[in-house]
Amino acid sequence: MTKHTTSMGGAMLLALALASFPAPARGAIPGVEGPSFSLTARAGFVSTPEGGSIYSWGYADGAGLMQYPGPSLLVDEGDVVTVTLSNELPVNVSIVFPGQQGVTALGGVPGALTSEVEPGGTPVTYQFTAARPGTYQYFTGTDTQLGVEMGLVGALIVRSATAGWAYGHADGAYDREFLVLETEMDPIIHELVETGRIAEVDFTAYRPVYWFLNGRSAPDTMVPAGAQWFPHQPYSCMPMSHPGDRLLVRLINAGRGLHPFHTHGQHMRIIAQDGRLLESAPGAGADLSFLRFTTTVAPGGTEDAIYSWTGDNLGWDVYGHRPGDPLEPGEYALDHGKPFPVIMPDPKDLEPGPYYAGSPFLGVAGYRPPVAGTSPNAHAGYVFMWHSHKEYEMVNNDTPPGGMMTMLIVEHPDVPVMEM
Ligand SMILES: [Cu+2]
Repeated sequence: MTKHTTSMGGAMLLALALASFPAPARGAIPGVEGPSFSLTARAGFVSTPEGGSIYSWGYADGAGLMQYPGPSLLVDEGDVVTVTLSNELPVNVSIVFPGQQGVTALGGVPGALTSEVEPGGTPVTYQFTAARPGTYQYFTGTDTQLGVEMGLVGALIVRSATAGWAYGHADGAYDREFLVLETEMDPIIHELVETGRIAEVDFTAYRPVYWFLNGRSAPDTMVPAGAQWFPHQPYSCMPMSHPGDRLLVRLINAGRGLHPFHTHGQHMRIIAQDGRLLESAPGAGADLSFLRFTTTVAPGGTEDAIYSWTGDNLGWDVYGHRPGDPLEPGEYALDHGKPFPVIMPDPKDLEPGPYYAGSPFLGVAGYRPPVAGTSPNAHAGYVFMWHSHKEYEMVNNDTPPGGMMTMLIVEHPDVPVMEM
């Protein structure tokens, strides 16, 4: 454990970070554009919010740094995808692509599941046709138990031929998309591997204490993508929305445990599993979709969910409108003009947190006393926690809060949504 980082409150540093990093296209998931990829398996260090640093393995984009998770591979439906893998690790590695058919492998040495690259050995080139749109993952097919724990995992996203649809049907239409890739780590295993004691690794004693969304633990999940102080963890996990937006949440369980993932504010509608639309017949749409308070993705699997927050059925107007005021875009019309049903306490009796704007209404910044060490909610957006409902996974090395947790921010329709 040679490298240490200082972690700071995410929200405090947003403005600083946003000033200096390129943002992906509007509402898109950051990653590497295909259809040809060159990946290298190499080692690096994963930073944890309490200041820790964990020796890990991962896939790098060509000559780039090892990434946790590996680069999100972005391809289009029908692409002939080519992935060439090189290996700088001390063990054989490979890649398997669950959900893809007809994968060929050229070069390397034969392995149990696919061709492998020996340490410093000749690369393997994998090829397949991305025949069906959807959310997939990729990971090492060589000693997968250890390799996945060490970080050899990533997302593969096959975009539909119809822009703005996740699948070939309007039921998968979305305005913005987000990746939520779940993993966990037991640092004892990583230390054994770092010090050349792989033979001592004992998975019967497996006890993860770090829990990640897109390779980061809270509150680092809320620091923008590409932040320089996370050289090996370039992806954030912070969904942003306007009222009424349809968010496509691409959920991947790239670890070995079960994580009941809960989105506050609104249930998710699960429209696809393992890259297949939940349809009763081809062309039927997502007629087998279902609503979930929490959703638990099987290890190795994926789910696609549509999440759309309007504040429906709250019974009061989230904007604080009077009955004659015009509707906002995406407003839940049945509650228009209905009064806020709570008598607000005296501000002197409140201890507002950093996300409270001083008012219960969307886009209205009310009174809040100055509080040292917190950041005001400048846009008066609504903030909803998304997290694993296993509370012991909302920790960083057993210290809460942290781990598998982030926040969704709903901004007023007049406020541009940040790209995170
Ligand atoms: Cu919850």
